[in-house]
Amino acid sequence: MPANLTAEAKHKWREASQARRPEEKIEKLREFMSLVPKHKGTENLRAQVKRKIATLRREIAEKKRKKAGVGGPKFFVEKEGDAQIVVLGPTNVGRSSLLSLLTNAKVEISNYPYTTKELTPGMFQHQDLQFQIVEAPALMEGSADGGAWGLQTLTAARNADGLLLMIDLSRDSVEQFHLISRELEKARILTRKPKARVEIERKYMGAGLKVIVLGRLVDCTSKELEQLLKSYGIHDATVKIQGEATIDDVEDAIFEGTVYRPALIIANKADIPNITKKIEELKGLVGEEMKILPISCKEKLGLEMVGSEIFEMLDVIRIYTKEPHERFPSKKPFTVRKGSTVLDLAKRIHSDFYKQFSYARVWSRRLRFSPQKVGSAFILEDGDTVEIHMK
Ligand SMILES: Nc1nc2c(ncn2[C@@H]2O[C@H](COP(=O)(O)OP(=O)(O)OP(=O)(O)O)[C@@H](O)[C@H]2O)c(=O)[nH]1
Ligand SMILES: [Mg+2]
Repeated sequence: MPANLTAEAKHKWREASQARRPEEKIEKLREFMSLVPKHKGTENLRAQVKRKIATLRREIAEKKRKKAGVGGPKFFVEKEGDAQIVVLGPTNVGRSSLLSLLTNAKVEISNYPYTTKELTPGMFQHQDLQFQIVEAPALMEGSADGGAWGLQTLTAARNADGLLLMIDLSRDSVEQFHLISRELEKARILTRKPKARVEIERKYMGAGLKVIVLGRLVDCTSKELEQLLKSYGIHDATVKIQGEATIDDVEDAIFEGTVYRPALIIANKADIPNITKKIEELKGLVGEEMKILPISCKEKLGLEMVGSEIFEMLDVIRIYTKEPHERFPSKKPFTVRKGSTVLDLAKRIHSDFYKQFSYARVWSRRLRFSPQKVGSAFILEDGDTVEIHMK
């Protein structure tokens, strides 16, 4: 259902998105809210704006605390390594135990509930990749409404590259899974791949509007979509549509609403007896869409699988690059989305690099002979080595 906002409301939104200082942004968002009619079609939007205001408020509070020199809870963890993975779950499921086994982070493990009270990161080496694992304070009923550390935890989840949803097999697993799903859903974080992906990348003034439809627009034309964007004051941007997108999906992207984060279920405490039935129950619930990895932090079972499951979940591949005059490829791979082409890689290396692209040589296990000379559209696979030649 579209939001059908008035021109005045859209104008206010524009002002809000242009506002730099959080205080000013809050004020504009408040004014914007007063112009949003209350009906079913704006329900999500209103919830989102409220959350945005709440997050901004916390941000202000955090800044003040920092200025005063008092160490308060962290709201964001700066990304390090190849991917940031946030560990979510109800209290006492073993999030700290997992973090301490995978990384060298110093954490407190205890059978008291709610021991972890702030975002706690650690680095986890998986083959030649580094995953930053972040334990978030426990989820509970009402987290998405801002209860306890809810905002902190769910903001971290929103900013992550992937999620570990952790469950304690010694308790009711289905209930725990429902709790996590409910709170994520309320915070508009999807863990199932959406049908459509809309990316709006703002560009410098004068760049113009460029709509790239890789998938399909279901209920509107490109022209209508451009009109919608312009009505929100978006004149300079590249908009990429993947999958089957509706005009609502695009509006949602304008408001930075729903995000998709891949997730993996970690079923901990697999050392306790009679877990088969519980895992089956969980499987019945989540189906094929999410993997379930049973582990035991206590007995150190299944931990060797965590790295490769995270890698699989992220849907990325590793590409090694080689300079034409060098003998060996880089030790550190680039991680790019599965299905990426040589050109996508060139863009990743440098935003302007690809313009002078001439050809590439690729070494790959799947090629009958390596290296092979390939063009920009060549689709890469995990482990490939690429040497790019410029014009
Ligand atoms: N039996 C069993 N107990 C475990 C396992 N992993 C953790 N525990 C215990 O579960 C309790 C909670 O562990 P934590 O790692 O502190 O759990 P948490 O999810 O970080 O909890 P909070 O931060 O307090 O929300 C501790 O008493 C652990 O010793 C496991 O694999 N098996
Ligand atoms: Mg903990």
